[in-house]
Formats: sequence, C-alpha cells, structure tokens
Amino acid sequence: MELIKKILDGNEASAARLISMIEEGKEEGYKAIAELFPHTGKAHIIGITGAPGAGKSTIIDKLAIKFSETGKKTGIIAIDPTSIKSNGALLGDRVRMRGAENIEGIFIRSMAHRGYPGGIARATIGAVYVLEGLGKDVIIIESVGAGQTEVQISSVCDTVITVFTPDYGDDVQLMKAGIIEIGDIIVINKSDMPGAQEATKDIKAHVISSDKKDWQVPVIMAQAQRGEGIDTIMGAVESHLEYLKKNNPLGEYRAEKLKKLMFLFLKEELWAKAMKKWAGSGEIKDIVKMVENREIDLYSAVSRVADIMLPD
Ligand SMILES: Nc1nc2c(ncn2[C@@H]2O[C@H](COP(=O)(O)OP(=O)(O)O)[C@@H](O)[C@H]2O)c(=O)[nH]1
Ligand SMILES: [Mg+2]
Repeated sequence: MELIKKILDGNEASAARLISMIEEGKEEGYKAIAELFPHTGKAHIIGITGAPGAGKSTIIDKLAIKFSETGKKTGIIAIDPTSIKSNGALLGDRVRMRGAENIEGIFIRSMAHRGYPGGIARATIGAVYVLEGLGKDVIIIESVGAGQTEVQISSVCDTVITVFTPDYGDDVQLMKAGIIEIGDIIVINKSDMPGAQEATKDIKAHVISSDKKDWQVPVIMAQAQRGEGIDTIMGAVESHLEYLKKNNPLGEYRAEKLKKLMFLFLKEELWAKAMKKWAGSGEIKDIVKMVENREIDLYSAVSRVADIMLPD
C-alpha cells in the first residue's frame, strides 16, 4: 500500500492522514494498520495524565526536546477534550508545545475525544502504531485524568506519569478513584506554588503504602514552565523502562495490557454490532416500553433482551 510505504519512509503528512482515518473509524484505515503492524512494537510508550491545567503539555514539550537532544525521535499524541478546531486542525495542547513543535523528528498530533470513552483507547492505539511506523523511538500520550479513560490509557502505555499540583486537595477524589495507583512516576508540578512541599510529602506517604511490586514510585517536584525537574523526570522514565526490561521482559508486561485492551475493544465492537443489528427490533422496543411503564423490572428486562440478542 502506497500510504504505508510513505509512512515507513517517514512522511508525516501520510501519518496524519492515516490517524484521521482511524479516528473516523474507516475500514480502509484498519486495513492499513494491519499492514503497518509488523513494523511496530519497538517504541517506549509513555502516558502523562492529570487534571486540566496541571502542566502536562508543558512537561511533554520539555521532555520531547530532551529526548530529541539524546537523538531519540518523539511522537506526541494529545487527547484533548478542550481542543478547538481551526482550519481542520485541532489546536489546544499544541499551543503549549511551541518549543517541541518546530524540532525535526518531533511529531505532535491532537486527537478529539468523541464523547464515548471507549473510543479513546481505540483511536489512540491506532495512532501509536502509525507513529511507530514513522520510526519514533518514544511516544508520549497526554490525557486528562478522568477515571475510566485513564485506566484505558494506562493499558496502552509502558510508563505512566501522573501530574499533580500543590492544590491537589481537589484531586483527593482522583486518588480515591485509583488514579494515583496507575502512575509509575508521580510529578508534583508548579512547585513554585505554596504548599508544594506538603503536597509532595502527602503523596509520598500515600505512594509508599501502595507501591507497585518492586518498583518504588518516585515522587518528583517540578516547575515545568522553567524546565526544573525535567531531567529528573527523564531519568525516572528511563529507569522505569530499564526496570520493565529487567524484571519482566517487556513482551510479558505488554501481553497483560494487550489482553485487557483486546477485551475492551471486543466489548465495544459487540455492543456496536448488536445495536446496529437490533436497532429496528419491535420485540426489543416492546421490552423498553414495558420498562418505561414500570410493567417489568430492570433485571428481567435486560435478561430478556440479552436472550433475544444472543439466544442459547
Ligand atoms: N506557576 C506555574 N505554572 C506552570 C508550571 N508549569 C506549567 N504552568 C502553566 O500552567 C498552565 C497549564 O499548563 P498546561 O501544560 O497547558 O497544562 P495541561 O492542561 O495539564 O496540559 C500554563 O499556563 C502553563 O504555562 C509551573 O511549574 N508553575
Ligand atoms: Mg494539555
């Protein structure tokens, strides 16, 4: 396929085109991915999550520049719900990546999230394949901290960085929701703000009680805007990759995540297929009506619909 040849040759416009096709769920796009697949699997995939405004894009901008200084090509995928569409291009996070934007070898792509959370992982993994085909050594994915979405992003990534700010008090909910648990590295950004030391101490205490196997999650203070702490983050990212390779061959580590993603995608696929197949079903509409009129309880209704859709 001509498109694939161009991507493998490093043509960014072709890569952008294929990512769009995947975002739109085009059959042609999935076929191209199948052809691209043998050329993938080598990049280090890093996720950065955290509340809007925590400084994720600023950190990525600086990290990508550092990577490029060490000769590594970086691809950035920003899943940005605040993106504004302008001339067909998504702006938003790109605005915060002005430094990295013009460096050769760095490719930035914003992706709109399409309202349904499952779609994020689905389109993201496609974009990862494409960036690997482009020859990126490192792929950084930015996404906002939002429960289910985060869990999905962590399934796509080898290393997850969670970004908090000193006023993370509001984020206690995130911690309770397990957001902190998915971080392999935790960054307290905006350490110029009051309360940074306390926040770091608090989070360190929390992390110690919930550490991951034999990886001690580092809690790093940073001031991304000024580039402070970026070297430490970079070092932690590299140590985490070493750790994964040493203790758990990367293939094994990824296998577990891939299995999870496969069933996630399967669930969506089956749901979409069932909805399409049964959209006009009078039988199901009748059951829905009965639910609306409180003639039947929800358990019975769902069980009847499931039996219609998937008979024994
Ligand atoms: N005070 C302070 N502001 C920062 C720091 N890092 C980033 N910012 C600012 O915080 C705002 C949000 O940053 P951004 O990277 O877009 O956050 P994102 O939404 O998590 O991607 C921007 O105005 C940044 O310039 C920092 O260390 N200290
Ligand atoms: Mg951002």
